[in-house]
Amino acid sequence: MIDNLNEEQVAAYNLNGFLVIENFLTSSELEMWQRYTDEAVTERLEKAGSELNNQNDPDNFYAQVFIQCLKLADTHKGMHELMHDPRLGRMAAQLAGVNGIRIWHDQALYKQPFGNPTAWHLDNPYWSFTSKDSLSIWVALDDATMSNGCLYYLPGTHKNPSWKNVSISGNIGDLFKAYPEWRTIDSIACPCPAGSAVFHNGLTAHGAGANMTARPRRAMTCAYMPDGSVFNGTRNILPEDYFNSLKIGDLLNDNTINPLIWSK
Ligand SMILES: O=C(O)CCC(=O)C(=O)O
Ligand SMILES: [Fe+2]
Repeated sequence: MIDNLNEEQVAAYNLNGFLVIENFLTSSELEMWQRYTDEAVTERLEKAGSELNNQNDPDNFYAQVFIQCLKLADTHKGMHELMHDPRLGRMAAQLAGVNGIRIWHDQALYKQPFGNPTAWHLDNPYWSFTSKDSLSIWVALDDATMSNGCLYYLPGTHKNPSWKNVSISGNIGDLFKAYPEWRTIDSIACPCPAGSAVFHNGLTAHGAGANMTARPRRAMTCAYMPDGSVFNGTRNILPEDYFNSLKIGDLLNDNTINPLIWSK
């Protein structure tokens, strides 16, 4: 794993709101990520089936954007080890410029053959804390190409946060109704070989193309919360009991739900 970031990479992340690290994983690490993710997704699909968050109506547009499996580290031992790797936390902390990193949630995103595009959206407005320093890692488990749904970014959009958002399950361009000033920004496509990582700020506008191929485009991702973040009233992935126990402004520091994977 490439776990050293240089100053240019950190500067590019700060400027653009995203950073591609090609060939982040070695080939044996990639094999492990592919195997654990496939196992964890298969187990989840067997258990949850149509109960899986976005698969209750398989003909719905969003159901065909991707198969979305959240918090696989909670149900698969190997995935737990991969996601709790302190090197990931250290890199995320270095990019975000913070002293500690907690997992918000991990998430496998499998864009199936001929899957729909992922609509432009921001991530942080979905989550239960509000931070200009939240971020995610997105690891390509297959080559991500212009043909099968690689990521696209609107560079610099993380810089003027307003936390307005639209539903990710709507039209691909609905975000521009909330941010008309972004309509003229040229998007940047991020094709990358399997085993590459893409980091993005939780406020950088992003989406992905359709999968026009007969093979899946698999990705394993993890969203990160800076240590010290506080509850903003949104439920998102929080368990019901825990959610009901929180008041706005409470520290989100439960190490089972949001493990601290690295701190200075
Ligand atoms: O993989 C995709 O299609 C979208 C990924 C995404 O939105 C994310 O990782 O935040
Ligand atoms: Fe996203």
